[in-house]
Amino acid sequence: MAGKKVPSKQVSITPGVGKLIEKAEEDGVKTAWHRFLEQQPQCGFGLLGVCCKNCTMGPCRIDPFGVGPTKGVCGADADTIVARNIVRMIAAGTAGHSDHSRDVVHVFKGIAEGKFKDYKLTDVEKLKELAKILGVETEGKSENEIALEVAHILEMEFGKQDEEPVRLLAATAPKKRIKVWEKLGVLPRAIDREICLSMHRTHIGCDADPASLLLHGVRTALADGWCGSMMATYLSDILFGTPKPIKSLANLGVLKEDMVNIIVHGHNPILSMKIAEIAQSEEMQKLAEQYGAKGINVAGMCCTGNEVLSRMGVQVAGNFLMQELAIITGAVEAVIVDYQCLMPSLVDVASCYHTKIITTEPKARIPGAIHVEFEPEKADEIAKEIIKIAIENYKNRVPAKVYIPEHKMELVAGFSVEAILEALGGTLEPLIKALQDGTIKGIVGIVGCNNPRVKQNYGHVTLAKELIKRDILVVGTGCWGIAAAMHGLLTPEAAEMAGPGLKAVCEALGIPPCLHMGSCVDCSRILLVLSALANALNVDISDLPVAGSAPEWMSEKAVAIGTYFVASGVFTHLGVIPPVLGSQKVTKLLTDDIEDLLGGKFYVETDPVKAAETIYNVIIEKRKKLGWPI
Ligand code: XCC
Ligand code: SF4
Repeated sequence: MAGKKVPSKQVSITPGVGKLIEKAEEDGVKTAWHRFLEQQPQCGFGLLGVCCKNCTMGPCRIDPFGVGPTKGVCGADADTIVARNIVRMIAAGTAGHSDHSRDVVHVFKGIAEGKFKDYKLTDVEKLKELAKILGVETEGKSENEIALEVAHILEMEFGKQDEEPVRLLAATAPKKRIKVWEKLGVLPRAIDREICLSMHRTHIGCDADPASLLLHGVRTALADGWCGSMMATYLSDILFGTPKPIKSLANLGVLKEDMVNIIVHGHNPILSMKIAEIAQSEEMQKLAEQYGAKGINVAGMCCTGNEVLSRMGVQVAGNFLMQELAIITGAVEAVIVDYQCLMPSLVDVASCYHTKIITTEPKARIPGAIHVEFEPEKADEIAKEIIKIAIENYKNRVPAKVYIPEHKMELVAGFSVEAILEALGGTLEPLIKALQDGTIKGIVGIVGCNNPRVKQNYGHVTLAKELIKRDILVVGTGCWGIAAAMHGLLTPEAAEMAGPGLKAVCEALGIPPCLHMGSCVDCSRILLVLSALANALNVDISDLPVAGSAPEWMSEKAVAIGTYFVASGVFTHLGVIPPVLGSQKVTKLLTDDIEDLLGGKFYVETDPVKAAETIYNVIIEKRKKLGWPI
């Protein structure tokens, strides 16, 4: 193969990954790691955040050393440019989560109207709970009537024009926190409005004040976490069931040599749940047998993988950087995608094997893929059509090209807030007691992606191990959840790696020391836990011995998540340096000054061992302030 070789043993800690990178090179295929090498050296202006192309007088670049230009053509300086770029990242991330949410609202409403017969409202209790939160009267109303009223309110969360805060946030965030946001003028009014305003403010000739820009970034991110993402979580639970602890397996070894392997990849459960469900049907299994396979094996990738894992126990093939590797096994008949975190390269990689890439969403098409548009009114029919493409493709598999690493790891996922409460015996009391007496020192939420800048999953796994060792309970979502799974941290036995306090709690409850709470939108579950803890203790979230971390983040969605964590009062670690260093002012605002305003701040450290130590110390400080033993 032309091009550089990847040091396969050094770029990941996950078993099987190195072997498949080597196979890729033998097969003449490039992966993200190869393209990352080809991109070196990457643009220094971009890395520092001082490149602006918001108008065609530019692109303008600020010289970070102060020798060259200090202002763009319009006069914008590094502070303005860096702040504007970050706000645009937050807006894009919020748009991603919240537009996913809009799609779920659409299906939810369609079910209530009787239009989408292939779906149903599974968790009616949760529907009633949501109705109550939103102030919808449920007495004497049918499920569908309640759902319809709820849907109307949720639709308005995107586009209402009044100045009132979004209702989900107002109903679920701690009162003390809401006061903080009110004082700062950052209570989000409507999701689409704050995203729109982010774009407007960052247009040439608008907001040039970095502090004012970043505060609007905060407002936008809050609309994501406490509203857009939270809506996706609530409604997905109502549609498909609230996750309960469930056993499964993770890593590429879940692919089966003698079965039709289908990967579901992306984020929205509306499609992936259908694929997983219909693939189990007798009709589809029989058809697979007719084509010489022992059956159909659906495996998940990234967050839609987390959605089907949490609710059906569907096995997970890997996290973000493993999407190409799954195809390189030569054993995947189809990768079915919805949106977000899909590498366009999937099509290039697939062209070297027999794998079909099937896109399903008008908003995420990939040239060279087969496009089968998904429509909720014909969900079952379309799911069948897609699965058939995979089955018929089984005969094209080339046995000589197949290599499935044997590695797979047991896991327990499905720790929704409800499931955590149930494990605790119905109330938060035992957890609060354990925190107060110091059996558990604190809680850290770890989230986010993979990034070839970081040895794959090293950041995720090392940080989690270092924290549980210090009696800190780890919860998390997204690609972290899959990393933790593949490295055995989601088993009750992993309690062995925890400090004595956390270990005893895990053993008493039969839970892992790291709790998988779902997909990236399910970071809203973490917010709800924080809110419940703050309310129970009559403190603000910023007083709690908790922290957040995104050790290997890469996406704009992760910037939105990090920002709403900070805005919610959480000390938030980033393991990948964000593009802000070109402005000392913005860097200081985000990693220092913002704490006085919001009680949380960003902390950047690329070494997860050092990060764990700092996070631990922050938690100890919070405990001291609460007067809790350390
Ligand atoms: Fe994507 Fe959600 Fe990141 Fe994974 S963790 S790479 S955003 S799939 Ni959210
Ligand atoms: Fe240059 Fe200003 Fe235009 Fe940005 S907005 S490209 S800094 S002129």
